[in-house]
Amino acid sequence: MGRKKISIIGGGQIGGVLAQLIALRQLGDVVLFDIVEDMPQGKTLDIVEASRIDGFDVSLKGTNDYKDINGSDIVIVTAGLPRKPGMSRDDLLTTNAKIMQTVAENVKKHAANSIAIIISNPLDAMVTLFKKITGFPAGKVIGQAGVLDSSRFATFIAWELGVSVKDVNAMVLGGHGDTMVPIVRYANVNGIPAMELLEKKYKDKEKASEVMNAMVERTKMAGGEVVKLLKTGSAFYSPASASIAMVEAIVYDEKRMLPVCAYLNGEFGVKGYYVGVPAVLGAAGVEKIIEFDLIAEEKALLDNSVTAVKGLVVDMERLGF
Ligand code: A3D
Repeated sequence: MGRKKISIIGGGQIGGVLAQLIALRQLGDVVLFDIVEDMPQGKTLDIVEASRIDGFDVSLKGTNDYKDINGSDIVIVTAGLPRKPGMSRDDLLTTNAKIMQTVAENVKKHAANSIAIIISNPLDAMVTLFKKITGFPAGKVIGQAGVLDSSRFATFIAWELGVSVKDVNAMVLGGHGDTMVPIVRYANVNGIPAMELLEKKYKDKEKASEVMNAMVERTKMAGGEVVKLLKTGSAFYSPASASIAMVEAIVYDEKRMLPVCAYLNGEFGVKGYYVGVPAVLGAAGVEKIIEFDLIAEEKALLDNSVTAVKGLVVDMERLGF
Protein backbone atom coordinates (compact mmCIF):
# COMPACT_ATOMS: atom_id res chain seq x y z
CA MET A 1 0.00 0.00 0.00
CA GLY A 2 1.44 3.29 -1.07
CA ARG A 3 1.06 6.59 0.65
CA LYS A 4 -2.32 8.27 0.64
CA LYS A 5 -2.87 11.00 -1.91
CA ILE A 6 -4.48 14.04 -0.32
CA SER A 7 -5.59 16.90 -2.55
CA ILE A 8 -6.49 20.35 -1.32
CA ILE A 9 -8.71 22.49 -3.53
CA GLY A 10 -8.08 26.14 -2.71
CA GLY A 11 -4.51 27.02 -1.80
CA GLY A 12 -5.28 30.15 0.21
CA GLN A 13 -4.80 30.69 3.92
CA ILE A 14 -6.39 27.44 5.12
CA GLY A 15 -5.12 25.44 2.13
CA GLY A 16 -1.52 26.49 2.75
CA VAL A 17 -1.57 25.60 6.45
CA LEU A 18 -3.27 22.30 5.63
CA ALA A 19 -0.54 21.39 3.13
CA GLN A 20 2.13 22.11 5.73
CA LEU A 21 0.37 20.15 8.49
CA ILE A 22 -0.16 17.13 6.23
CA ALA A 23 3.53 17.20 5.33
CA LEU A 24 4.71 17.66 8.93
CA ARG A 25 2.61 14.71 10.04
CA GLN A 26 3.44 12.68 6.91
CA LEU A 27 -0.21 11.85 6.39
CA GLY A 28 0.24 11.47 2.66
CA ASP A 29 1.41 13.06 -0.57
CA VAL A 30 -0.12 16.49 -1.11
CA VAL A 31 -1.56 18.15 -4.20
CA LEU A 32 -2.44 21.81 -3.69
CA PHE A 33 -4.77 23.14 -6.39
CA ASP A 34 -5.76 26.76 -6.95
CA ILE A 35 -6.96 28.83 -9.89
CA VAL A 36 -4.39 31.52 -9.11
CA GLU A 37 -1.41 30.82 -11.35
CA ASP A 38 1.90 29.92 -9.70
CA MET A 39 0.67 30.54 -6.12
CA PRO A 40 0.10 26.88 -5.13
CA GLN A 41 3.38 25.97 -6.83
CA GLY A 42 5.11 28.67 -4.76
CA LYS A 43 3.54 27.53 -1.49
CA THR A 44 4.36 23.85 -1.98
CA LEU A 45 7.93 24.70 -3.01
CA ASP A 46 8.29 26.81 0.12
CA ILE A 47 6.92 24.01 2.35
CA VAL A 48 9.00 21.23 0.76
CA GLU A 49 12.18 23.25 1.12
CA ALA A 50 11.74 22.93 4.89
CA SER A 51 11.55 19.13 4.69
CA ARG A 52 15.25 18.65 5.52
CA ILE A 53 14.81 20.79 8.63
CA ASP A 54 11.46 19.41 9.76
CA GLY A 55 12.36 15.86 8.80
CA PHE A 56 9.42 14.95 6.63
CA ASP A 57 9.56 13.17 3.29
CA VAL A 58 6.36 13.32 1.29
CA SER A 59 5.73 14.76 -2.14
CA LEU A 60 4.07 18.16 -2.45
CA LYS A 61 2.78 19.42 -5.76
CA GLY A 62 1.22 22.78 -6.46
CA THR A 63 -0.99 22.96 -9.53
CA ASN A 64 -3.58 24.80 -11.60
CA ASP A 65 -4.58 21.62 -13.42
CA TYR A 66 -7.32 19.39 -12.04
CA LYS A 67 -5.71 16.36 -13.71
CA ASP A 68 -3.17 16.36 -10.91
CA ILE A 69 -5.82 15.36 -8.35
CA ASN A 70 -6.50 12.12 -10.28
CA GLY A 71 -7.00 9.17 -7.98
CA SER A 72 -6.92 11.14 -4.71
CA ASP A 73 -7.88 9.24 -1.57
CA ILE A 74 -8.97 12.38 0.25
CA VAL A 75 -9.95 15.78 -1.17
CA ILE A 76 -10.22 18.78 1.12
CA VAL A 77 -12.13 21.75 -0.26
CA THR A 78 -11.23 25.23 0.99
CA ALA A 79 -11.97 27.10 -2.24
CA GLY A 80 -14.11 30.17 -1.78
CA LEU A 81 -14.05 33.63 -0.33
CA PRO A 82 -13.62 34.08 3.41
CA ARG A 83 -15.58 36.63 5.48
CA LYS A 84 -14.59 40.24 5.97
CA PRO A 85 -15.56 42.22 9.08
CA GLY A 86 -19.33 42.76 9.29
CA MET A 87 -20.16 39.81 7.04
CA SER A 88 -22.02 36.70 8.11
CA ARG A 89 -21.03 33.34 6.67
CA ASP A 90 -24.32 33.30 4.79
CA ASP A 91 -23.33 36.47 2.89
CA LEU A 92 -20.84 34.29 1.01
CA LEU A 93 -23.55 32.03 -0.41
CA THR A 94 -23.82 33.14 -4.05
CA THR A 95 -20.11 33.61 -4.69
CA ASN A 96 -19.02 30.42 -3.01
CA ALA A 97 -21.82 28.27 -4.45
CA LYS A 98 -20.57 29.18 -7.95
CA ILE A 99 -17.05 28.19 -6.96
CA MET A 100 -18.26 24.99 -5.28
CA GLN A 101 -20.12 24.00 -8.44
CA THR A 102 -16.92 23.94 -10.52
CA VAL A 103 -14.94 22.32 -7.75
CA ALA A 104 -17.50 19.52 -7.25
CA GLU A 105 -17.74 18.83 -10.99
CA ASN A 106 -13.97 18.48 -11.22
CA VAL A 107 -13.63 16.33 -8.11
CA LYS A 108 -16.33 14.05 -9.51
CA LYS A 109 -14.44 13.83 -12.79
CA HIS A 110 -10.93 13.34 -11.42
CA ALA A 111 -11.24 11.85 -7.95
CA ALA A 112 -14.48 9.88 -8.07
CA ASN A 113 -13.46 7.49 -5.30
CA SER A 114 -12.24 10.05 -2.83
CA ILE A 115 -13.56 11.02 0.58
CA ALA A 116 -14.27 14.76 0.58
CA ILE A 117 -13.94 17.10 3.52
CA ILE A 118 -15.55 20.47 2.89
CA ILE A 119 -14.44 23.62 4.71
CA SER A 120 -15.75 26.44 2.49
CA ASN A 121 -18.54 28.62 3.93
CA PRO A 122 -21.44 28.81 4.38
CA LEU A 123 -20.45 25.31 5.42
CA ASP A 124 -23.76 23.48 5.68
CA ALA A 125 -24.90 24.72 2.25
CA MET A 126 -21.53 24.05 0.59
CA VAL A 127 -21.45 20.44 1.81
CA THR A 128 -25.01 19.95 0.56
CA LEU A 129 -24.15 21.35 -2.86
CA PHE A 130 -20.97 19.30 -3.17
CA LYS A 131 -22.89 16.10 -2.34
CA LYS A 132 -25.64 16.98 -4.81
CA ILE A 133 -23.27 17.61 -7.71
CA THR A 134 -20.87 14.72 -7.13
CA GLY A 135 -23.51 12.18 -6.12
CA PHE A 136 -20.87 10.69 -3.79
CA PRO A 137 -22.19 8.40 -1.04
CA ALA A 138 -23.32 10.46 1.97
CA GLY A 139 -20.63 9.05 4.26
CA LYS A 140 -17.90 10.21 1.87
CA VAL A 141 -18.86 13.89 1.91
CA ILE A 142 -18.20 15.43 5.29
CA GLY A 143 -18.14 19.02 6.51
CA GLN A 144 -15.67 20.41 9.01
CA ALA A 145 -17.20 22.72 11.59
CA GLY A 146 -17.86 20.92 14.86
CA VAL A 147 -14.26 19.94 15.57
CA LEU A 148 -13.25 23.60 15.41
CA ASP A 149 -16.29 25.01 17.22
CA SER A 150 -15.82 22.40 19.97
CA SER A 151 -12.13 23.24 20.31
CA ARG A 152 -13.02 26.91 20.69
CA PHE A 153 -15.54 26.06 23.42
CA ALA A 154 -12.98 23.83 25.17
CA THR A 155 -10.38 26.61 25.03
CA PHE A 156 -12.68 29.09 26.77
CA ILE A 157 -13.62 26.53 29.46
CA ALA A 158 -9.94 25.74 30.10
CA TRP A 159 -9.10 29.44 30.49
CA GLU A 160 -12.04 30.01 32.82
CA LEU A 161 -11.30 27.02 35.04
CA GLY A 162 -7.52 27.39 34.98
CA VAL A 163 -6.95 23.82 33.76
CA SER A 164 -5.12 22.39 30.76
CA VAL A 165 -7.21 22.41 27.61
CA LYS A 166 -5.98 18.84 27.09
CA ASP A 167 -8.31 17.72 29.87
CA VAL A 168 -11.39 19.52 28.63
CA ASN A 169 -14.05 17.78 26.54
CA ALA A 170 -16.68 19.90 24.94
CA MET A 171 -18.95 19.39 21.97
CA VAL A 172 -20.75 21.78 19.65
CA LEU A 173 -23.54 20.47 17.43
CA GLY A 174 -25.91 21.92 14.82
CA GLY A 175 -25.17 24.20 11.89
CA HIS A 176 -21.95 26.18 11.50
CA GLY A 177 -23.61 29.54 12.02
CA ASP A 178 -24.79 31.74 14.84
CA THR A 179 -27.33 29.07 15.83
CA MET A 180 -24.72 26.39 16.62
CA VAL A 181 -25.38 24.48 19.84
CA PRO A 182 -22.60 24.07 22.43
CA ILE A 183 -23.73 21.16 24.62
CA VAL A 184 -23.18 22.54 28.12
CA ARG A 185 -24.48 19.46 29.96
CA TYR A 186 -21.67 17.26 28.69
CA ALA A 187 -18.82 19.79 28.83
CA ASN A 188 -16.38 18.35 31.36
CA VAL A 189 -12.86 18.32 32.71
CA ASN A 190 -11.67 14.73 32.80
CA GLY A 191 -15.25 13.62 33.34
CA ILE A 192 -16.20 16.19 35.97
CA PRO A 193 -19.00 18.42 34.62
CA ALA A 194 -17.73 21.91 33.81
CA MET A 195 -20.89 23.39 35.35
CA GLU A 196 -20.14 21.67 38.67
CA LEU A 197 -16.62 23.11 38.66
CA LEU A 198 -17.94 26.57 37.84
CA GLU A 199 -20.45 26.37 40.68
CA LYS A 200 -17.64 25.37 43.06
CA LYS A 201 -15.51 28.25 41.79
CA TYR A 202 -18.17 30.92 42.17
CA LYS A 203 -20.13 29.31 45.05
CA ASP A 204 -23.17 30.70 43.30
CA LYS A 205 -25.30 28.81 40.77
CA GLU A 206 -26.59 31.91 39.05
CA LYS A 207 -23.13 33.40 38.58
CA ALA A 208 -21.85 30.03 37.29
CA SER A 209 -24.66 29.94 34.70
CA GLU A 210 -23.89 33.50 33.67
CA VAL A 211 -20.22 32.65 33.11
CA MET A 212 -21.13 29.50 31.15
CA ASN A 213 -23.61 31.43 29.01
CA ALA A 214 -20.92 33.98 28.20
CA MET A 215 -18.62 31.17 27.05
CA VAL A 216 -21.42 29.66 24.95
CA GLU A 217 -22.06 33.03 23.30
CA ARG A 218 -18.34 33.61 22.71
CA THR A 219 -18.10 30.17 21.08
CA LYS A 220 -20.98 30.97 18.73
CA MET A 221 -19.34 34.24 17.72
CA ALA A 222 -15.73 32.99 17.86
CA GLY A 223 -15.25 33.00 14.08
CA GLY A 224 -16.45 36.59 13.91
CA GLU A 225 -14.15 37.60 16.76
CA VAL A 226 -11.13 36.45 14.74
CA VAL A 227 -12.45 38.08 11.54
CA LYS A 228 -12.78 41.39 13.41
CA LEU A 229 -9.17 41.22 14.57
CA LEU A 230 -7.66 40.01 11.28
CA LYS A 231 -9.69 42.47 9.19
CA THR A 232 -8.62 40.88 5.89
CA GLY A 233 -9.99 37.35 6.20
CA SER A 234 -11.09 34.68 8.64
CA ALA A 235 -9.51 32.11 10.94
CA PHE A 236 -7.18 29.71 9.18
CA TYR A 237 -4.80 27.99 11.60
CA SER A 238 -7.56 26.42 13.71
CA PRO A 239 -9.82 25.41 10.79
CA ALA A 240 -6.82 23.68 9.19
CA SER A 241 -5.98 21.85 12.43
CA ALA A 242 -9.61 20.80 12.86
CA SER A 243 -9.61 19.30 9.38
CA ILE A 244 -6.35 17.49 10.09
CA ALA A 245 -8.00 15.71 13.03
CA MET A 246 -10.59 14.43 10.55
CA VAL A 247 -7.98 13.46 7.95
CA GLU A 248 -6.02 11.53 10.59
CA ALA A 249 -9.14 9.66 11.70
CA ILE A 250 -9.67 8.58 8.09
CA VAL A 251 -6.04 7.80 7.19
CA TYR A 252 -5.44 5.76 10.36
CA ASP A 253 -8.99 4.33 10.50
CA GLU A 254 -9.21 5.60 14.06
CA LYS A 255 -13.01 5.35 14.51
CA ARG A 256 -12.84 8.65 16.36
CA MET A 257 -16.13 10.09 17.50
CA LEU A 258 -15.97 13.66 16.32
CA PRO A 259 -18.64 16.29 15.85
CA VAL A 260 -18.82 16.69 12.07
CA CYS A 261 -21.28 17.99 9.53
CA ALA A 262 -22.85 14.73 8.36
CA TYR A 263 -25.82 13.71 6.25
CA LEU A 264 -28.76 12.73 8.45
CA ASN A 265 -31.29 10.13 7.50
CA GLY A 266 -33.71 10.39 10.40
CA GLU A 267 -31.12 10.69 13.19
CA PHE A 268 -31.96 13.43 15.69
CA GLY A 269 -35.32 13.69 13.90
CA VAL A 270 -33.68 15.17 10.77
CA LYS A 271 -33.95 13.63 7.32
CA GLY A 272 -32.11 14.68 4.19
CA TYR A 273 -29.94 17.48 5.59
CA TYR A 274 -26.34 17.97 6.60
CA VAL A 275 -26.08 18.93 10.26
CA GLY A 276 -23.32 18.87 12.86
CA VAL A 277 -23.63 15.72 14.97
CA PRO A 278 -21.25 13.26 16.65
CA ALA A 279 -20.11 10.64 14.15
CA VAL A 280 -17.58 7.82 13.98
CA LEU A 281 -14.88 8.67 11.45
CA GLY A 282 -12.76 5.90 9.98
CA ALA A 283 -11.31 4.64 6.69
CA ALA A 284 -14.74 4.71 5.03
CA GLY A 285 -15.50 8.29 6.09
CA VAL A 286 -18.54 8.77 8.31
CA GLU A 287 -19.16 5.19 9.40
CA LYS A 288 -21.87 5.81 11.97
CA ILE A 289 -23.88 8.69 13.39
CA ILE A 290 -23.95 8.61 17.18
CA GLU A 291 -27.38 9.48 18.52
CA PHE A 292 -27.92 10.38 22.15
CA ASP A 293 -30.84 11.75 24.10
CA LEU A 294 -31.11 15.49 24.16
CA ILE A 295 -33.00 17.25 26.93
CA ALA A 296 -35.88 19.49 25.85
CA GLU A 297 -33.80 22.67 25.93
CA GLU A 298 -31.02 21.18 23.79
CA LYS A 299 -33.55 19.69 21.38
CA ALA A 300 -35.18 23.11 20.94
CA LEU A 301 -31.79 24.72 20.24
CA LEU A 302 -30.83 21.98 17.76
CA ASP A 303 -34.22 22.27 16.01
CA ASN A 304 -33.66 26.00 15.73
CA SER A 305 -30.23 25.40 14.20
CA VAL A 306 -31.62 22.81 11.78
CA THR A 307 -34.27 25.34 10.71
CA ALA A 308 -31.48 27.81 9.94
CA VAL A 309 -29.61 25.16 7.90
CA LYS A 310 -32.78 24.31 5.96
CA GLY A 311 -33.36 28.03 5.28
CA LEU A 312 -29.86 28.35 3.90
CA VAL A 313 -30.31 25.33 1.63
CA VAL A 314 -33.65 26.70 0.39
CA ASP A 315 -31.99 30.07 -0.33
CA MET A 316 -29.29 28.28 -2.29
CA GLU A 317 -31.84 26.32 -4.31
CA ARG A 318 -33.77 29.54 -5.05
CA LEU A 319 -30.56 30.96 -6.46
CA GLY A 320 -30.55 28.06 -8.92
CA PHE A 321 -27.97 25.78 -7.33
P1 A3D B 1 -8.58 32.33 1.11
O1 A3D B 1 -7.27 32.58 1.75
O2 A3D B 1 -9.21 33.44 0.35
O3 A3D B 1 -8.42 31.06 0.16
C1 A3D B 1 -9.41 30.64 -0.70
C2 A3D B 1 -8.73 30.20 -1.97
O4 A3D B 1 -9.73 29.68 -2.86
C3 A3D B 1 -8.01 31.31 -2.73
O5 A3D B 1 -6.64 31.00 -2.85
C4 A3D B 1 -8.69 31.36 -4.07
O6 A3D B 1 -7.83 31.64 -5.15
C5 A3D B 1 -9.25 29.95 -4.16
N1 A3D B 1 -10.31 29.82 -5.14
C6 A3D B 1 -11.25 30.72 -5.53
N2 A3D B 1 -12.01 30.23 -6.50
C7 A3D B 1 -11.56 28.98 -6.75
C8 A3D B 1 -11.94 27.97 -7.65
N3 A3D B 1 -12.96 28.13 -8.51
N4 A3D B 1 -11.26 26.81 -7.62
C9 A3D B 1 -10.25 26.63 -6.76
N5 A3D B 1 -9.83 27.55 -5.89
C10 A3D B 1 -10.49 28.71 -5.89
O7 A3D B 1 -9.65 31.85 2.20
P2 A3D B 1 -9.40 30.90 3.48
O8 A3D B 1 -8.45 29.83 3.12
O9 A3D B 1 -9.15 31.75 4.66
O10 A3D B 1 -10.87 30.29 3.66
C11 A3D B 1 -11.39 29.39 2.71
C12 A3D B 1 -12.85 29.11 2.98
O11 A3D B 1 -13.01 28.45 4.25
C13 A3D B 1 -13.75 30.35 3.06
O12 A3D B 1 -14.97 30.11 2.40
C14 A3D B 1 -13.98 30.53 4.55
O13 A3D B 1 -15.19 31.21 4.83
C15 A3D B 1 -14.04 29.10 4.99
N6 A3D B 1 -13.79 28.88 6.43
C16 A3D B 1 -14.47 27.84 7.01
C17 A3D B 1 -14.28 27.58 8.36
C18 A3D B 1 -15.00 26.45 9.00
O14 A3D B 1 -14.73 26.11 10.12
C19 A3D B 1 -16.06 25.77 8.26
C20 A3D B 1 -13.40 28.36 9.12
C21 A3D B 1 -12.75 29.41 8.50
C22 A3D B 1 -12.94 29.65 7.15
